[in-house]
Amino acid sequence: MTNKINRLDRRDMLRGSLAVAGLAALGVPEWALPALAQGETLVPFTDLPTTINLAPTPDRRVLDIRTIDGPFTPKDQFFTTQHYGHPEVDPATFRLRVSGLVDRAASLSLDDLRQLGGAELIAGFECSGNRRPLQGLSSNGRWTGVPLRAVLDRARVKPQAREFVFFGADRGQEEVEFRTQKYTVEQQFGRSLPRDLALAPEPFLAYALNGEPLTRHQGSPLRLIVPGWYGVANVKWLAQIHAQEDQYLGKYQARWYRTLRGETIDGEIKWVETAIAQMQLKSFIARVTRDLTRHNVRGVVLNDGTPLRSVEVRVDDGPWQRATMDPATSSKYSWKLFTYMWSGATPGEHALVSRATDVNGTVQPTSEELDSKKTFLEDNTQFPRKVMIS
Ligand SMILES: Nc1nc2c(c(=O)[nH]1)N[C@H]1C(S)=C(S)[C@@H](COP(=O)(O)O)O[C@H]1N2
Ligand SMILES: [Mo]
Repeated sequence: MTNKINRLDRRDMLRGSLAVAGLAALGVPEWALPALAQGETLVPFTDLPTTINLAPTPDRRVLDIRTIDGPFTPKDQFFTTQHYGHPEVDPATFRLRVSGLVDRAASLSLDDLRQLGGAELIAGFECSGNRRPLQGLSSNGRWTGVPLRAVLDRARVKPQAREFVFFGADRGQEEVEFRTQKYTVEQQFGRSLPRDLALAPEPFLAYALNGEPLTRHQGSPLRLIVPGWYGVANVKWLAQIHAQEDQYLGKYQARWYRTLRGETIDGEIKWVETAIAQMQLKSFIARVTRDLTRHNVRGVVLNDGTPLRSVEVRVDDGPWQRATMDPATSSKYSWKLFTYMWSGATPGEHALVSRATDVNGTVQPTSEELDSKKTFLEDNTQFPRKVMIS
C-alpha cells in the first residue's frame, strides 16, 4: 500500500499554483488559507494528488495541516472520524454506567464526574489510518476531566476483572461471519483495555477540550483518552465501562484495527498480525512559508510519549539538519511541533523530509524499511514532501 501511494504521488504531482486548485478539487471545505505573518507567503505543496477522493462526509473532517500555528487544535478544526455517525447525547440526563466485575456498580452524572475531576491532560493523537499526502487525521488538545483510575477506584474493581470494555452510545448493524454463516446484529462501538492499562495513571475521561465542553463531533459529553495511543482507543460518547474476565472481541477491537507485516525472526520471515495500540513514532512536514530571506519549514511529531532525541530535516539529497522544537509542545503526550529554517533555497522543485528519533534509538522508518507492512494502518514512514520554489 505504501508503495502504491508513493507511485500515486509521483504520477499525480501538481505544479506551482495548480496545487491550490488541487486542494479545491479534493472538496475539503476546511482547507482554508492559513493566517500568515506580515511579509510571509505560503509555499505550495506540489504533491497533492487529484485522483484520491477525500471528499468530506458529514462524519469526517480533515485538519488542514498548513494552518497549524499553535500547540492546540481549535475545536472547529479538530479532525473527526468515526464509524456510526454522531449520536446525540443530552449532557443533562447523561449517565456513565460502570458495570460488571465491580463491588460498587455506578451510574454517574457529569456533575458526579466533575466532583471527582478537574484534572487536565494535554494529548494529541492521530487516526491509525492517517497518512500521506494530507496527514490531516491528527490533532492536539488540552483535555479536562477525570483520570479513569478515579472512577474505577470508586467502583472497587474485583480481582477477577481482567478486561475493561468501553462502550460508546453509537451503534450500527454489523455482519458477524462464522464459517459459512452470516449474522446481522446490532453492535455498540466498543474498545477494551487490559486491567494493567485501565488501572494505570494515564487513561483519562474527558468532558472538555481546550477549556470548553466537548462538541458532538468530539464525543460529547464524555470520551476516553488513552494518551500515546492511536485515535481508535479514544472512545467517544462514552456510555458504559464494563469490567469482565474474558477478552473483548468486538469488531473494532479484534478485527478492523489490525496491521499485517512480515518480521524476520531467527532469519525467517513470519507474517505477524498486531493490534492497533500505541502510536508509532512519526513526523511530517505540515507547512512551508517564505519571508524575504529564507524559508520556514514547520512540522509535527506524534508518538507514544517516549521522549525524543532529535528531529531532523533534509532537503533533497543534502545532509540531515537538526530542527528546533517548540517549547510550548514539550509535555509528554502533546504532539511536538518543530521548525527548520531553510536558507539558500534555489528555484525549482525540492523534496523536504523529516525524521524523528526517540531516546531509545527508535528512528522513524523510510518507506523502504516498512515495505513488509501490507495493510495501510500505522503508516509512520518518512514522507518526502514536494514544494515548488519560484
Ligand atoms: N464511540 C466511538 N468512538 C470512537 C470512534 C467511533 O467510531 N465511535 N472512532 C474512533 C476513531 S477510529 C478515531 S481516529 C477517533 C477520532 O476522534 P476525533 O473525531 O475526536 O478526532 O475516535 C475514536 N473513537
Ligand atoms: Mo481512527
